[in-house]
Amino acid sequence: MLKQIVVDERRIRLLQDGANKKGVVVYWMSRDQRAEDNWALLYALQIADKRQLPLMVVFTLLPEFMEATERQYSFMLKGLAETERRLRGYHIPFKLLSGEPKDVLPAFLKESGASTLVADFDPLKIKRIWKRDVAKNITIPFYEVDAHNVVPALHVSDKEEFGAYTIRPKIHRLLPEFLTSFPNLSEPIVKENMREMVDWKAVAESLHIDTSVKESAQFTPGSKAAELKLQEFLIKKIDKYNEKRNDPTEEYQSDISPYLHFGQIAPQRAAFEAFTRIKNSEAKDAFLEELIVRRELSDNFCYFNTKYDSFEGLKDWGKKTLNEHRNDEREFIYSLEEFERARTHEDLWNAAQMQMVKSGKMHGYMRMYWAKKILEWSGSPEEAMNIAIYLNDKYSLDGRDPNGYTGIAWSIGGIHDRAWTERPVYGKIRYMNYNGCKRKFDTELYIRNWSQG
Ligand code: FAD
Ligand code: FO1
Repeated sequence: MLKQIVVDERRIRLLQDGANKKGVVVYWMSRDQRAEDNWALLYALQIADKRQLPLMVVFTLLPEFMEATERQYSFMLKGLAETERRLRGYHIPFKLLSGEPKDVLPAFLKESGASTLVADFDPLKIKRIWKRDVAKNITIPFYEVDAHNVVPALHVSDKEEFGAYTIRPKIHRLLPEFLTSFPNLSEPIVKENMREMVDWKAVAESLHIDTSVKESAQFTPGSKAAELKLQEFLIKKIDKYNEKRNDPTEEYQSDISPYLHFGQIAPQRAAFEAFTRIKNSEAKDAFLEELIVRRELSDNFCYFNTKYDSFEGLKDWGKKTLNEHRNDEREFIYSLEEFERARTHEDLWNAAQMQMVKSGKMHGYMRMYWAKKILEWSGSPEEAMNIAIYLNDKYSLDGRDPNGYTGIAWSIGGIHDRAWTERPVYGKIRYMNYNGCKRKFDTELYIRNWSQG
């Protein structure tokens, strides 16, 4: 008898109930674009096997999504093609639907006689609107499964947390129950007819996207590449992670964020491997603090604060202090164009911008400095947030992510941070500058690595 899969109930939310009938169980894959280690897929399989029904996976592809460019789409589509192949190995069909979910998914569910819809959790507004609009046009049970967080976001807290210090104990208390390995994916008991493979070349041609931002040479897409990146980090880098992760001239970050963003590897897989394999507890704890506490704090922020991408979403103290300094003299003011082309007076900032433009991923330490300088050199905090979000989403492989909106709100508006010594323009928002970077790492080397040319 197959090992009975039981996905923890605390990951599952019934978004809308519906009539119980026979028919294929559909997993609507979106955030977690992988076959293995995927709690949403495992739950859909659990239902299918329990009710002796077939199973299939559907992905709704938008021809344009939040200004994503060729860089992000090619990374995503190549990853999806690999996922399709992996699913085929388990006799699980993969169906790609092009268009807005509300336009294409209810009709597809109807024509395929689906009995159940399972989606993965995503705190972003656009995803919540998708689910709301789809729910209005279906009558079958509709579940949502948190396949992205180690501790399910809606179980760990029911409100917007103040900061890492408030969510950390809530997460740590639950880790023993949730930081586990995964059941293996298996073939559904009832087999659905396999479909012809997706014509990915035709799909790529159907997109209406900005092709001026080319795919990154630094990052090979897909779950296989993600697993290799994780192994490389755990074997060669994690021991120096705590000591060197803030040095952008060194390569001691894991570089897994593009893969986590597209769900090509499970955050829980990375956390479980680190937790069980790494002896150096200082390095392990530092990595898990970022991978679990910081990342899951971002999901909490974006879910419970729907203004996560605007000045309005900041805390009162942040808005107050930035308002009090709104009319301070700005020694330098740059346009979006000048920022985008890395044409500021600071070669260090320009190098950080060029690293993001060229490689698709700016070093984590530089992201803080990069965003804070946009606050300092923009006409207003609102403009600064818009510019930071626009550039980060346009050029970063891991953009359009809860971590990004939260990282920008932290840098520019002090979200999850405390008040610091008051100064012009920043008010009490934490300040960072060139000299601070000079004290931390070899800025000349970083500039040589990434400046123009
Ligand atoms: P590692 O240091 O190896 O960390 C491993 C994982 O832990 C990351 O992939 C990420 O999931 C998580 N993590 C690490 N640091 C943070 C953090 N500060 N907040 C939340 N999670 C974290 N991250 C994105 O995924 N997408 C973004 O668009 C993004 N934009 C940012 C913008 C600004 C202004 C700032 C300050 C931070 C931003 N971050 C973003 C958070 C962080 O910088 C990146 O997650 C990290 O640098 C990704 O590289 P890595 O996977 O090599 O990181
Ligand atoms: N998710 C989808 O379900 N369909 C898409 O067509 C799609 C395109 C896309 C392009 C760039 C990008 O960065 C993300 C994209 N996503 C898409 C969302 C992705 O699945 C992630 O879930 C969220 O962006 C992160 O929460």
